[in-house]
Amino acid sequence: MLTIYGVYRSRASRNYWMAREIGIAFNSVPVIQAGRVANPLAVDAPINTMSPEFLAINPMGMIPCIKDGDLVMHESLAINLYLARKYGGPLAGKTVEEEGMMSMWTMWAATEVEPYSVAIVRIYDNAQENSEPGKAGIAVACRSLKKPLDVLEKHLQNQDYLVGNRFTAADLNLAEVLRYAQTEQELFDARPKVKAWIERCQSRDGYKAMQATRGKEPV
Ligand SMILES: N[C@@H](CCC(=O)N[C@@H](CS)C(=O)NCC(=O)O)C(=O)O
Repeated sequence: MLTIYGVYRSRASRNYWMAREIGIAFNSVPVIQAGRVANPLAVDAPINTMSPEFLAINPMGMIPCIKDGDLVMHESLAINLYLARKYGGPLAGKTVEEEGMMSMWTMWAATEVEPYSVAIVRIYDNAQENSEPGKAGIAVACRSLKKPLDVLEKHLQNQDYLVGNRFTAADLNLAEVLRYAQTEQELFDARPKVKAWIERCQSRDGYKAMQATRGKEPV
């Protein structure tokens, strides 16, 4: 059975959402970020990203990580491409060309969008959004997101999804990366196609199920 190591309040949310989309049974092993534990190496500390037993599974010391049979994998977005290909039917590419485009949008999400969306969410996580440095950091990140979001807006002019005119792992991956920037509503209000697309992705039962569990986790 598929095992997901992580917590819902982390990038593991991407894989929990994917598992719900696919509808497969999975084990969830709660591994929390070390930075959220007072003394991560204490004997009574909850299993966390610095715990030796977790480092034996992912030496990068990061969540998420999965185990599926003998396969152990880290990197949330790559995990989703794998899960889609193995179990996801139409969530994966139907042709080599579609797979290529799904990889393209996923790599694009990781390299051209995530650095800036994560910069925004970190400012909020540290309750700095109203401080001058926080506001400046958000402004810089929003400026950096302008070009990628304009490209996405154009791509979505005549289609509802990124690839193959259906919801795929590429949409899920990008929607989760962009979620971190959703506090900045003006980015979306200025781009109606992007706004409608992310709302479409987040109206799915799999997303709602993931968020319902995430909402019950301690902040
Ligand atoms: N590129 C990795 C990044 C994983 C990552 O940064 N995970 C964070 C949580 S969202 C983490 O485990 N941080 C380690 C820590 O805080 O101790 C992925 O997408 O899976």
